[in-house]
Amino acid sequence: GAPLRVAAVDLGATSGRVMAATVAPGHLALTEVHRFANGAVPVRGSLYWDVVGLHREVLAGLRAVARSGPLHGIGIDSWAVDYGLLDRDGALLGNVHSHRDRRTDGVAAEVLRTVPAEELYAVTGLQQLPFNTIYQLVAARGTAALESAETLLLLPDLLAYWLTGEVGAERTNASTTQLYDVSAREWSTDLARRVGVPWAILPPLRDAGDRIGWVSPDVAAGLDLAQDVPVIAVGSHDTASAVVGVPAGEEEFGYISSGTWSLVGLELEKPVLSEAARVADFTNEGGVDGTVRLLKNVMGLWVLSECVRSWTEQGLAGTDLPTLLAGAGEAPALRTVVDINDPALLAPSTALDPMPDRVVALAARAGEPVPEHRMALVRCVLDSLALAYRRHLRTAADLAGRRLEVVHVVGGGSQNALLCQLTADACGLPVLAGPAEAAALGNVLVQARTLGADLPDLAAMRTLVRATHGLRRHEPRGGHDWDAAEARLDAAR
Ligand code: LFR
Repeated sequence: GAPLRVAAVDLGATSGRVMAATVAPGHLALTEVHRFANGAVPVRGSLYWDVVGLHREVLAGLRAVARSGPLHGIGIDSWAVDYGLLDRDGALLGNVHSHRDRRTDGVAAEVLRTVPAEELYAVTGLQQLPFNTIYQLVAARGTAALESAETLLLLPDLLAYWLTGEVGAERTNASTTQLYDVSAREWSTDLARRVGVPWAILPPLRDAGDRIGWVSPDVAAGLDLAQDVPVIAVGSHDTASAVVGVPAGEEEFGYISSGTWSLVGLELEKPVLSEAARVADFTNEGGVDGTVRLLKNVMGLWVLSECVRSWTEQGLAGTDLPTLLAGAGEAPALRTVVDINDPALLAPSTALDPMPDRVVALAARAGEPVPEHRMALVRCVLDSLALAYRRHLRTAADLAGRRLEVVHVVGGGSQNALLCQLTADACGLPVLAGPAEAAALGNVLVQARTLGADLPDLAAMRTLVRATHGLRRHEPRGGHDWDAAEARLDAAR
């Protein structure tokens, strides 16, 4: 048939993009038509997303896609967990909080006194991140906004609502709220009730691949759309779409979706809700086509990008990423390692509490040699990330009873050759790096299937990605003692 042409909106915490994609048998091509910076905005002690600004950028991107050719569908994915509230008129109530806002400090501990951790895990299968939606909502109890809320919409669903007027919650993202029953695949209204969250605001669930609705006439007019265009639910959690875009073949694979966060884990058919999985604090997020993403959040390139931002704001020279990475590549290996998932690294860098100082403080506290210059600090961050990847991939494989043969690194971080090489070295496994735009590709592929493309399952989608996108292979090198580095960190804990 004629090639399909769709728009993929993929929003990350530090940048968003709108891509135009064409899909035909044996063909999958992606063009970036619009890229824009994103970041949370501090306002009087709170941290918000500029969601109306994001909507404006989405419209600008869609207009550019529509102007350059036919448009058969639109799909939106973004980071998880964060939500907007609508009032009974369908208007947004207040600003949308970033999950890095401090309002959830101490909230999880409070909730766990009402719902024991074992019980919470048995229902939701989720790792304990302080910012899970459930904790954000508990923190918001008693606020005017929550009390007048009629509907909660996760971010991609909010943006889809602004395009179509339709409300709902796509399952892969709903699964990250910790208000979702991973076995029943429904909201856990019971959990919501017990923690005092108004369960009636949780909208009807939908699956990746469902048609959400049509671009409404006023929006279509603004976009100069010639015909009716459907908005299609994709794996609206960016990580779910990225996992669809992992170009895996026959080998048993682990993946690292490497962006602001690094999401490290496996794709499974069924959740692992064992006590061992709970204690290891692994999450069972919902994937496309009913799969499960058994994974762990690792602080990711956030730490590096916040260091770079901090150095740049101090007006230092030579703080561009290529210079820093080249220097880090020459710096001694595994000299300093830290626990890269320490909660101290979660909040944005500020002049009073800069990210580089926090990394140095962690090193000092662990009794590690303190990095003496920027290159050494960057190396410490990368070595520490690789060490975390190694630990979590091994644990995931143990929990699932698998033996990994290869690690796929996708997302923007797949372009960081040094980090990919260190990952191969640390894991003792080959790393296949790319594509950088896996999330957008996963978004496109699910839309294409709904629109009639012959992509019956994830395997077919991945075969198409592999056939159309080059990968870089990193073989593990010996010579550095990752076991000893891991033992040092464990001893410091
Ligand atoms: C990655 C991601 C992670 C999620 C975090 C917060 O972009 O979606 O999967 O844990 O952001 O939403």
